[in-house]
Amino acid sequence: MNTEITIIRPDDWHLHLRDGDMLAAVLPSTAKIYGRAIVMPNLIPPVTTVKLAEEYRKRIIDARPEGSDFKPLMTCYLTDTTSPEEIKAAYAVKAFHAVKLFPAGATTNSESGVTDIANVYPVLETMQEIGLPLSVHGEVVDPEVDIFDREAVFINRVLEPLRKDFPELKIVFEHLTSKEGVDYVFEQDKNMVATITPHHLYLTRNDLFSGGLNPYMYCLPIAKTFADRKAVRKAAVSGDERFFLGTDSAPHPARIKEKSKAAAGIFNAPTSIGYVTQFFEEMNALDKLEGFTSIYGARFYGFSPNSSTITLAKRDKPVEIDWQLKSGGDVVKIFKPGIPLYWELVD
Ligand code: OTD
Ligand code: ZN
Ligand code: ZN
Repeated sequence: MNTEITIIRPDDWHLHLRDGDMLAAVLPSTAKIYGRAIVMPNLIPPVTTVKLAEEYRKRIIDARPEGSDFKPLMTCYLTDTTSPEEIKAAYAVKAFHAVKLFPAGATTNSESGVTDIANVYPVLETMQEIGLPLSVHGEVVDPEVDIFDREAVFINRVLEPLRKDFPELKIVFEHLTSKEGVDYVFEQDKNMVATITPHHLYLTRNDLFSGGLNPYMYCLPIAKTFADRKAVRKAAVSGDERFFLGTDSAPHPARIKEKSKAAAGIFNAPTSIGYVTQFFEEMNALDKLEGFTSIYGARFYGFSPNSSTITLAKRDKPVEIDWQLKSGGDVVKIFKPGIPLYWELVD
């Protein structure tokens, strides 16, 4: 028997859409499911100004499939030299919905990121004043820190001081992966929220090595232990408004994934809502799905939930799709954890 569920159309509060051929290839998958998305600014060159964000927004709008009214919500790539005046002016015209902090070197295309948080204190002061959220890649880049501890160490070294100095600053702790991260957010107030990705609901670090080294399970922050995954899973189904969906869908061509020094990033957009729904069902928490995917994030960013709905169906047999897309001359593989997918979008 097929089971169906209808929910308010979700939003994706953390997404990498890229540009050019890749944008054209991946955008339809997102636009089919999500009403809006917070679009990450880590292009080359990064989206650091209102002008660049507006141009990028137009390219996304132009790449939408016919009839789609998907809305990209632009973000600003924070650098050591971002000016508070630009941020203020941008906010006035709603050019940016968040400012993104990439510690320099922390993840893909983060080379222009912030080298010392002290450098951006004037900008943070302004953001606190106007209520513009800071979206954070929460990992230290210190090569002396074990890669599995980088999120936990970031809390002590960067987030705690930041929270003390800017208690009213709205912060999104992006793509939570650790028990320490989850515990920390639970201890904070409404100004501190977190996104959770579909892949971090499914993966542990074992998946990186299962059956041989697998670059398609490699993203940053890296998947962690069973205990960490358990904490992230609990947060997702908790019904606590501070935790909501951000897919962190981050496509790379297969030739960039299947090589030494493989790029970090998991492209999950096409199967994202199916796997998230399947996970909530497994946790007996389907009643909490809509809050996580379609309500809490909107509320935090100051929007009403979408006015349309989507319907998902659970199939008797695993969903069969072509687990890859074509982008220009490239192939982009879709996230496929070791578990068959039973849920798919039907309307
Ligand atoms: N993580 N890859 C990318 C971004 C994310 O940290 C992230 O938000 C990417 O390719 O842009 C990744 O592993
Ligand atoms: Zn990140
Ligand atoms: Zn990301």
